[in-house]
Amino acid sequence: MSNVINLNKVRKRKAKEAKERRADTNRRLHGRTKAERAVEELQKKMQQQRVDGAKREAPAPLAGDDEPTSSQSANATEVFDRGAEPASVERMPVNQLQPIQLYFFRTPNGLKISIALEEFGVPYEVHPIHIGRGEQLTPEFSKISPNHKIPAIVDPEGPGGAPLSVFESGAILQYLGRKFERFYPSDERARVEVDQWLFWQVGGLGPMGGQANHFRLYAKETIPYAIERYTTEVTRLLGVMDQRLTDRDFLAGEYSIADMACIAWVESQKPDFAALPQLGAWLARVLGRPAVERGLSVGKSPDKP
Ligand SMILES: N[C@@H](CCC(=O)N[C@@H](CS)C(=O)NCC(=O)O)C(=O)O
Repeated sequence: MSNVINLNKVRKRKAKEAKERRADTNRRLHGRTKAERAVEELQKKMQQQRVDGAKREAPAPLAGDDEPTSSQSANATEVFDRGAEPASVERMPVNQLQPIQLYFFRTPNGLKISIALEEFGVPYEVHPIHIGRGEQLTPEFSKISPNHKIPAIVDPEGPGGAPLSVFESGAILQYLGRKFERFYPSDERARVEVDQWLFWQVGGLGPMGGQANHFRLYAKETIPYAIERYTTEVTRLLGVMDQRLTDRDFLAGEYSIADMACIAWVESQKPDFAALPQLGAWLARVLGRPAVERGLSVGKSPDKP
């Protein structure tokens, strides 16, 4: 056992040394490391978005967990002007003839699934559920999502060829990963890696980020204790993610459903990337994926990009 531990220690030390050597070479060649350049790019991109955003009306804001009825949701009334429409982009061939039905609102939880459906390249149709207007509370919707929250999907081609509905974003991501056999490895060790970070997002970053957003941006009264509590916890969680990304490009090594779950949540927290360079490099990496870009644009009004 101690031999294994020692071997792991040696491997870790060697990986760290190799990383430091790469960083030195990059600094010599480019004046900064790959991660520093990625963060710089990202900051430039975000700065540009802020400038562009200031020139036009802001896009529909991203709500957090349990953020259904605030005035912020009212800003998003127009996000569904495009109506329910299948995403019409070039896709990799997948074994899915009838579109998956996505019950969606433009929040970080909803965007996890639009990103995933774009990544899997499956046909899908978006059904807007306006949580600010209480559309999630109807008896009809509770048949699909008994917890009265988005996102939810109905797969008309579920197991045995019969329709299947799934609620809870983590369960949806795992279902899609199993069905389309991508972004969710079947090897048990690799799968456990993905599961850990997926559950970390669903049970930690999501709810804590949602509460932080709520108390910072939408609460009717300013409660410093709550702001401090949730902001501190989100900052800690983002630090954990940054640390995890020190020696790998994605949360579970390969890009997976765990990364997809985190994208809109990390964005919504507007982290200080100077203090979290690995996280900044990761965000730049995932935002560079065309499917992520398409997934993030679902629910945006065409005249408010
Ligand atoms: N744990 C759930 C959280 C879903 C969730 O909180 N959805 C919010 C939008 S981000 C919602 O539908 N809120 C409506 C409500 O609370 O009434 C998941 O991961 O799917």
